[in-house]
Amino acid sequence: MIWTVCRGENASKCSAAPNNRFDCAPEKVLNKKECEARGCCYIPVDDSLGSGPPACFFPPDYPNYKMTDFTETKYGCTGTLTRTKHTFMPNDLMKLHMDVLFETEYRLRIIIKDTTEKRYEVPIETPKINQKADPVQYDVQFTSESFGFRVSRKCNGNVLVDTNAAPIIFADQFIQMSTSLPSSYIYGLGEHLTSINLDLNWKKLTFWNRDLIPREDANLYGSHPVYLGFDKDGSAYGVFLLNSNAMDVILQPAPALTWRTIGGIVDMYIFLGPDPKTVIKQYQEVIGFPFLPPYWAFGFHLCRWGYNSSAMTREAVEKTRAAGIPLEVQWNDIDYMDAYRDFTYDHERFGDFPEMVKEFHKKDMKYVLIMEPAIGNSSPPGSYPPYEEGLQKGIYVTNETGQPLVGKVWPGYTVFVDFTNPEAHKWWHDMFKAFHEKVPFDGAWIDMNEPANNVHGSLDGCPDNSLENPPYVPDVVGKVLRDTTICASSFQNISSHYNLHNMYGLFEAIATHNALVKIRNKRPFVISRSNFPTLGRYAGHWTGDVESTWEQLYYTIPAIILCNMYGIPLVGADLCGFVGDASEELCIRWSQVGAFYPFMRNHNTKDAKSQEPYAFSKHAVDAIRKATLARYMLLPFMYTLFYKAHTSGETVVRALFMEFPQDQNTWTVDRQFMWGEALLITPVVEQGKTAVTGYFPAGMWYSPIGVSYNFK
Ligand code: MIG
Repeated sequence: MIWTVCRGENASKCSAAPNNRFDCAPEKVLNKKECEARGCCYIPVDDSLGSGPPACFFPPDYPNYKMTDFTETKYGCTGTLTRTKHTFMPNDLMKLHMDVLFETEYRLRIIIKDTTEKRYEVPIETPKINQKADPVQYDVQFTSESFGFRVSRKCNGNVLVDTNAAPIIFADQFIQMSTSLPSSYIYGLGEHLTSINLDLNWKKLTFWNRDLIPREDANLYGSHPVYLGFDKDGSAYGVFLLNSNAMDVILQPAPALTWRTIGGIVDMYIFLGPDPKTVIKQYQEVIGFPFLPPYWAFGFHLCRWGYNSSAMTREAVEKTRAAGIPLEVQWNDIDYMDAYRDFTYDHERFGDFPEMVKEFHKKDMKYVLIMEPAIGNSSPPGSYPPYEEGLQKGIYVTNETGQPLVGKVWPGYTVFVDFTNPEAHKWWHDMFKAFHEKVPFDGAWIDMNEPANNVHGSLDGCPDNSLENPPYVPDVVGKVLRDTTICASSFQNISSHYNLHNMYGLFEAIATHNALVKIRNKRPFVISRSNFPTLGRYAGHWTGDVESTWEQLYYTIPAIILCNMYGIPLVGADLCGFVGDASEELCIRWSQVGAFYPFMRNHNTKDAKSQEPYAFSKHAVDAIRKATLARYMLLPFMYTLFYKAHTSGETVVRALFMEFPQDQNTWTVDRQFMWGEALLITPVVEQGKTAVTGYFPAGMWYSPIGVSYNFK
């Protein structure tokens, strides 16, 4: 008899439909016995792809936190969360403090953290409130026996976030929280190579900034733990988890989402919208509105890796001008440097470097050059003051022995600037200033700032400790945190690199932005590869080493739209692609799409065939000129959009769904995009096509007068 009852209980306890299962063995594969030993359900699913529903999953009665001491406060409410049974993750926090802040009518913030020892919190400034907003558009309900919270719209009860989907785990190096989603339409969680709306079919999105040729299912250069979604009535909402640790976000068809981060605290913002543009603005009110670039930033930029001398650089400028392409900004890659060291230039190949830049200025052009965060440390004593001054000031990332961590990048052996140290900002400024006095460049391109490293961790590897080998490693490319970067356990001024890694480029961008403002006393121009929330206040972004393929051309559209959503409107992909040779047809099409990127730069890798406009036939040059001039004609409009982005958190490039959210056909459109609310761009992104099919939401659409829009 008892036997029958037990079976009955087990069956219902483990009855979750496969799509509603939440993984109870995230850190390793368990067999039935091991899984059940941790109190979880085990039912394998026939899964040929190996990435579907988990076999080992949480039962509804898995021990969870219990909420007590629920109190209303001046800001909202607080509660204490306690658990009596440990989870399978080491160093569970048995007691937590929850703070619920009614920050504005449409913005709710929920913080869950330690009660005794202070844990790492993301060092960016967010708005502070002095009392709770009243009235508010949200309701928050808590379940206290098995803790969870549910956020819904006050007006219609629509649920936006509901963490009762699975138990909350909060261990020292593993925090997990799941929520059911009100619909399958969510957008964001970059930087990844995805379509505009995310695929919920058991996809894992990993955040750990990384130097990688963009490909699907891989962590890339930036981390934005934020998404926008539609609720069941088609109103928009947003969720931002302010956490900079390595993280996985798991999407499943339930539909549901699981946050899984390996450090920090839970600091979650929920935005009520109710339309997409308002959600984006509400998000940007937290992270800050984007900086306003100088007008020249919107012109056509030309670059390549391999302009190996000032003569070659000049030649590119002359040929571009002769082809009738309006060239606003010429760039140089690492080729200009002497032995690839920052703040130097090669006195043979670039002997007349200062004169070259001044010449460009006389032609009413601007000039941008690349800078690296890795500083060569092996020059003969006395020959490379930047390294020595930095060493003296103690501004490098250090290893367990307290010495600067040494890796290998372009200059050979290098140390890495710790931009979380205020002294590093002063030094960076001083170096920029001294170099700028010689070479009057107008903007900076900051590359390799994930940071990238050609050896894993350091020349000596990394120590064996809990930061290097956490109990759970997110699904990073290379499987270990140190892969092509510096040791997670290395030391920065304000915390471990483990905590700060995803913000490395952000801190460099802040230092660079401020240095340029001080030196030039004008609006700065900075483009950064690594990115994290708030980057847009200081810099723009380019989408890195994309391949010269049609598929990649398409992917740039969702990438650029999403970056605008992240508050980084100054964004573009390398026109004609970076890796590999671009065919003439691809380069024409890419230039036509690129004419509508907020940041328009043709850039190429070292060994690829030339792809400047002039490298192709007259037909190609004519087409590229036409597209570029169309852009120039529209620049006042774009400038206005940037002004609005800067002053009120709007986007410059946006998805159709942001303007027409009531038209569900727009929710997945990502081969077209808009400038502001009025200009719809429907480009060719496929080979061999001379016509396009596009979606035109209801309304009156005009062909732009005076713009050559029919690019054949
Ligand atoms: O290891 O500076 O993404 O735009 O041309 C490659 C050389 C380093 C990567 C950048 C790319 C740049 C290249 N850099």
